[in-house]
Amino acid sequence: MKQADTASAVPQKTDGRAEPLAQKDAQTEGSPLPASITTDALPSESKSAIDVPELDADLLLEMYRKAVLIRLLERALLAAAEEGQIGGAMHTAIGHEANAIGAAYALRPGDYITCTYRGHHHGIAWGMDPGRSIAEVMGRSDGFAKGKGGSMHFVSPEHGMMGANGIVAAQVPHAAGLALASQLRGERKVAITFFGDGAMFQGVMHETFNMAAKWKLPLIFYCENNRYSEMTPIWRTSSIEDIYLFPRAYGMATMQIDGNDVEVVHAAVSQAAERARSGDGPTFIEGITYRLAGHMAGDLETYRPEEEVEKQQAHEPLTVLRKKLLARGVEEARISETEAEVEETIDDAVSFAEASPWPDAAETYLDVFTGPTSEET
Ligand SMILES: Cc1ncc(C[n+]2csc(CCOP(=O)(O)OP(=O)(O)O)c2C)c(N)n1
Ligand SMILES: [Mg+2]
Repeated sequence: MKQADTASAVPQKTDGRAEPLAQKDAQTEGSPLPASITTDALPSESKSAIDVPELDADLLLEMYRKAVLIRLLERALLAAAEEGQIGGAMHTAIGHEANAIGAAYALRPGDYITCTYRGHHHGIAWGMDPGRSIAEVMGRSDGFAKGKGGSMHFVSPEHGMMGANGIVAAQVPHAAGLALASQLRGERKVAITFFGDGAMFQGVMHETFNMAAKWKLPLIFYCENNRYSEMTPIWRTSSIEDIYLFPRAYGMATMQIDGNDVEVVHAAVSQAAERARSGDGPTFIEGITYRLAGHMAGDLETYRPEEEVEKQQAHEPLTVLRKKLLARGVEEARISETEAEVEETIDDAVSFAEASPWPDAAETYLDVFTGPTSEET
């Protein structure tokens, strides 16, 4: 998690960018185990062999539409941030799309999700409207939380989206609470919580693993392992590179999958949801992925080599899914048509958000606190 001394650990080129593959030499340093899922490994190098049923081509095209929607929405948000239209930090999930889409389609209406500050992709995958989502990030009154949540506190209970969170790992025990409520009420609803590789080393993660496994909560832990915590590569933060090995100590079923392939994610989350709904408890899924944009808007990305990012482009979610569609007989023209429709949707969404009024100053404290007001106590 620390980033202060990262620059000195990765040899720098004169232009300030990290030396290509410099981390290769350093990654074994201090690690008792052979390095495996390092920063330049492709998500397809993940370990768990699971059954992956082929999804229907029309469903795959619908998923592709969502993936393009997320990608273009994130690009529009980055452009808006550059123009100074977004207050505070803004993190995008460019490159993480398949983790969100595969999972959302494997779960049911009424299930719950919590996620990190990097959660726009989840909101869109769970059906949140793009115009209202952009309005939320821009702090406008038509946003899902009337502009008061912003990017880092994306929320829409009506969609099951119970909250993104700016505090690393804080959303994870919240999901355990939702799963416990479902269990106590006998509702058979599942909760899924998304977090990063960096969150693994927060104490609350391990408290939640133990409690969820002991109480067999209907909960899915999903780690979007992009191999970086802010600007710090995984080999500097973790004693082992295979994150999915940690929760095995709590007696939990775990798997490490290609998080950039929607069909693989869909299969893994379907299995986990089945286990949760049958009362057999939580599952930990490590989805190997890669963040193709900076940690947040404005990140200069001097800590990773350009070659590493280029290598990952070959197995990024949209490319993987597009290839799949062509291989399953979906015509190029239909795919391009879908892309053009989504472009139009995003243009309309941006115009909607820009036209949305600012919240009224008189409403500053409305919907922010619950419980008795100071006058009532
Ligand atoms: C408790 C806490 N510590 C530190 C931070 C600062 N911080 C914000 S994002 C981040 C990196 C988290 O990395 P990871 O969990 O891998 O998620 P990613 O950003 O890669 O998706 C850190 C350390 C924070 N927000 N909360
Ligand atoms: Mg990370």
